[in-house]
Amino acid sequence: MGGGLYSTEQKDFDKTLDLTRIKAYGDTMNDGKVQISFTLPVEDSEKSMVAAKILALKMGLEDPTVVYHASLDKDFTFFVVYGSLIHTIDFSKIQVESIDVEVMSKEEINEYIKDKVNRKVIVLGASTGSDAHTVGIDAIMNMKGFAGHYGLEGYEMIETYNLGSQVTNEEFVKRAIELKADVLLVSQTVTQKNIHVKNLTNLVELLEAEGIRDQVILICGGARINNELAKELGYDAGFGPGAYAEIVATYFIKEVQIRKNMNKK
Ligand code: B12
Repeated sequence: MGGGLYSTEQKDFDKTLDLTRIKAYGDTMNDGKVQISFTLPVEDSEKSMVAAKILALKMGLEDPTVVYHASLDKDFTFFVVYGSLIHTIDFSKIQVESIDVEVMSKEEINEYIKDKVNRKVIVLGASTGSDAHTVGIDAIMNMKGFAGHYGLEGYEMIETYNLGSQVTNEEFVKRAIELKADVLLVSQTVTQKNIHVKNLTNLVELLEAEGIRDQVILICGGARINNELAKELGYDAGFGPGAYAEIVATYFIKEVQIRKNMNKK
């Protein structure tokens, strides 16, 4: 991956940038300016505005200003606060397990499968457990796709089964076995009380109990999922916001091919 705006030009761009102590950027380097919003469970009043300011100070904002406040209900008030964040981050110390693939086009992906796998790749997807959010999994799988990126259903060499939402892990595993799925796509949106962690972990356990964990490429995704969390939970990969079908497919077709070759040996 390229280093972005500051990679090589950083010294010329701004001599005050220190990657070991980066701050939020508002208008000038190191000004730390941020805008935050939150709701307090109190009525909209002068007193609640002071409370919002104190809370912002405790969060590490210098000179906080309440720039917007609105009553949501009698006892709930929404606030927008500006301020300068005092905290810094050592960017040079951050290590991320990212998925590094040269993203292929839909046509290249179909050609790759024809050439290297010699059959259609079977992909099963769902939003599992109690999760009712379908937009994420549909973004990846549905024909119409997401943000101009067609979903996997539109790929001639990929056979897709999108089971929708609130699919139990038991049903999902059963269908995976019936279909002899190569790739399992699991979407999790709700993260309250770590429900996603419990549900995703349970799915891995079920797949292991059925003895098929190693036979599938197991991928999860959602607004608060990243590759690091996915790996920790026993998944092959995890995708968050900004994911679309080509990225996911480029990742899994290579894995399918690697495993196909391994099985030949
Ligand atoms: C639409 C929506 C709903 C709709 C869902 C309709 C539907 N058919 O999907 C309805 C009204 C049903 C709903 C219900 C609830 N919702 Co809701 N909902 C949303 C909302 C507004 C948008 C979510 C969305 O569609 N995003 C768009 C998609 C495209 O983004 P995405 O999911 O992140 O997907 C992308 C990536 O993450 C990734 N991806 C996603 N899945 C997968 C899977 C794989 C395999 C891969 C590779 C990639 C991938 O690719 C996608 C494209 O880039 C969000 C708030 C918000 N603005 O985000 C709240 C939100 C998600 N909902 C929330 C909540 C709390 C609920 C309820 C619990 C509310 C309640 N108390 O009843 C219920 C839950 C019901 C349940 N049992 O699940 C919270 C979740 C908080 C949390 N962290 O847990 C949110 C964040 C709202 C909030 N700010 O509080 N919701």
